[in-house]
Amino acid sequence: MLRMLLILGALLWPLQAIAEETALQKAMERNPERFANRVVDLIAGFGGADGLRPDGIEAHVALERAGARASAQRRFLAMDLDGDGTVVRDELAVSQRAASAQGRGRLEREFLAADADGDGRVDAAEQAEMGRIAGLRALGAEEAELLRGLMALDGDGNGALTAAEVERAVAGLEKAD
Ligand SMILES: [Ca+2]
Ligand SMILES: [Ca+2]
Repeated sequence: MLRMLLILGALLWPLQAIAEETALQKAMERNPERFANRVVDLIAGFGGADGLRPDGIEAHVALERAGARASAQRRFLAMDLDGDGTVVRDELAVSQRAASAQGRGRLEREFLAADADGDGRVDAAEQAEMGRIAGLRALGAEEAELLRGLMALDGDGNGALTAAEVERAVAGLEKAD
């Protein structure tokens, strides 16, 4: 059974690689200049002396998600007037009174969305889950896979992606047209 799964995995692996390359190819072709700029920025921000490595890509993904998670959780922390870790309806109402009409609606929607069990209280676990979802919304699984797939552009295969390699890949694209 295990052997069969291994064989099946080996057969399917190239298909998976092709699918990822196509997503990367599409992202490059959509707007080559913007793509190159974005990846070069990523290399500058998260790469080491020899370029961007997979752990740098993971750091970028985690940082983007943590930023969105922190913003989402911060709004609930600010509503938790007695600081007991749970936001109740009365606490929500105080923040809503102080907000604009538009802000009131947004707070209501966020509260309802976060209150997964619908008991009218957003507890610490529900706040954490809401933060996790906000992180994934900021940088989804598909985009994370696309970013991981950037290592396919590592032309010399030394495990680190440089700006020159990205520019070469984009230039190769234009030549192929
Ligand atoms: Ca509270
Ligand atoms: Ca709840």
